[in-house]
Amino acid sequence: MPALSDAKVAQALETLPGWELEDGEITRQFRFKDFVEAFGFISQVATLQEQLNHHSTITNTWAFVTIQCSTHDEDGITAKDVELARRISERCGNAS
Ligand code: H2B
Repeated sequence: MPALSDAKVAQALETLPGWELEDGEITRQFRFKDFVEAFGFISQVATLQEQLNHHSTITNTWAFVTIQCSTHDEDGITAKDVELARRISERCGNAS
């Protein structure tokens, strides 16, 4: 699966509210009520990523979770990252 062009990435980001391009990755920060809710979200994302066999970089500080998606095998952003971001957004429930 080839890396997407900058134009295709920009187009995809228009369909992904809250996500932005940062350092060659599509990134979004989620804020939850507290640490427990944030970690519950992380474990859901972990299960999803295993199902898709596609793994983002997940950073957590207290109630904040930052997700960074790119495809290491292609050294860029692919449709797999867009799909993962979309599916993660579906699961973020009442995150801001
Ligand atoms: N996740 C991401 N983000 N990029 C990859 O290139 C990738 C992955 N490759 N998850 C997968 C696993 C690959 O290593 C396995 C062998 O399919």
